[in-house]
Amino acid sequence: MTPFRFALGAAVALGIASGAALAAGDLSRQSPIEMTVDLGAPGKHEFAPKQLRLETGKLYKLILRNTSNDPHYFTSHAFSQMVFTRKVQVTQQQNGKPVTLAEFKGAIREIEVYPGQSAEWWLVPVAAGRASDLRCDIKTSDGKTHAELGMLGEIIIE
Ligand SMILES: [Cu+2]
Repeated sequence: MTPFRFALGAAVALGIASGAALAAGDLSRQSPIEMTVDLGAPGKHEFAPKQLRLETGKLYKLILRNTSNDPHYFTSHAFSQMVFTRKVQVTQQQNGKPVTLAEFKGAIREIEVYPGQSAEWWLVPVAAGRASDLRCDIKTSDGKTHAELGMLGEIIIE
């Protein structure tokens, strides 16, 4: 029985070792890839860039920056189903330095950013695909949504 037991022990040890080599660990703790999206600009209702490309398994710090005079949404239900959210941070410039005002954790579906402010969405894409439903549905005074005025976009996860 001794040789058999030895063989079994070796197989178990090998299995544990190869398992450890394959696991990538906590993907949400990588150093983030920064990506900035402008939500509108003075007199413009648009996302810039209009198309984002991300890769699964990488941590992104998606900075949603609103330099316009209107509030804007970053809404994509398809995208929200393809990512793991580590946190959303609200930051503010104080004496030329970014200061974190609040952090939110849990599943996020949409983010509204007010004029002159920004939010950081820290996320890891977990599924590949194309989210073509990025939009801002805030209405202007004449009843049209920003999406109808061209505030639409697409996120591709490869
Ligand atoms: Cu908008």
